Amino acid sequence: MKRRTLNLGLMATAITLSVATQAQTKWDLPAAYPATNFHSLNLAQFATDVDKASGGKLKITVHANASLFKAPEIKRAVQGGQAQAGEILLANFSNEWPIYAADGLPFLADSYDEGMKLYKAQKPLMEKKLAEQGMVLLYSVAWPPQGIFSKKPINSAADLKGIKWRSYSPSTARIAELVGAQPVTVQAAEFTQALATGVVESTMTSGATGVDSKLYEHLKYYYDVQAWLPKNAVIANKKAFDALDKATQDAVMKAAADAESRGWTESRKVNDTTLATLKANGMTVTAPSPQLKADMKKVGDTMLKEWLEKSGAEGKALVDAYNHK
Ligand code: PCA
Repeated sequence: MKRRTLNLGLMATAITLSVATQAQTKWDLPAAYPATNFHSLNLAQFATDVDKASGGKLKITVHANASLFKAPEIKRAVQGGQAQAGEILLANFSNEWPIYAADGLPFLADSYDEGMKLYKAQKPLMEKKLAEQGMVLLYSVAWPPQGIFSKKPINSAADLKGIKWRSYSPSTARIAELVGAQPVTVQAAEFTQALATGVVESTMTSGATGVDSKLYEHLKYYYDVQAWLPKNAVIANKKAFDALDKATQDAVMKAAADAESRGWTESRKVNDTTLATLKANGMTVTAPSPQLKADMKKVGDTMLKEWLEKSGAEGKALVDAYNHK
């Protein structure tokens, strides 16, 4: 009798286990920034929220700091199903489709409010494009505004001539060309090393990446140009998403909406705290001189013109929609 009870107990456990394994889905989510970066922390929270809201049915593992795929490879990995989801920097994909990189244009949208307006205009176009490419947009969050980091003081664009300039996207490389600097593309995960070995001596990025990569150990000046707010986007493979049951899909989309609003709020805070950290570590953090700002605006005008030529009617429609939001 005792033995029989025990067997039944074991059987029940086995059944529960097999149901649980059958019903549990695992997703890998490659990301390109350090685990302590605010985007990565937000992703970790997103994964926890999805786990809870789906009753443990969907487990998402976030692979931060380009540990699974390098930044420019993440989109293709999600598209091809090597990863079920991923976080990408939209501005990295301007050659594929200019609309992705509209947020990388200097001074088109240069504050959080304008950045959100631009996102709202971009979103339906991006959702359509991603669907055509077999993907789903989960959420998107802006980086803090971009400024210039440099070893030497910069009073005008002329001071950037010949300087070794770290770029992270086609548009940041184009800026370098337009001011006569030497662009070297280095993704965030390799930035500290590139600085230490003297491969680069300046860049345009946020205070957030400045702190992540400890730029204050090598660079002295930060000019808070507030030129644009590039966005990260979290995307999923459409087949992987469609394979989830409806309740789990809803849990993902709800957690994504929460992550999006949390991320934008956090980005503003991180902008303030990281600029303070740069100062505390001995950097001179100032507004750009009127000349430098005017020079960078000119660069922005040229780039907008080039972008409008490249993006055609779609680009014009986006800018019009943005101006009317
Ligand atoms: N940090 C990322 C992209 C934009 C930003 O603020 C980087 O520098 O690679």
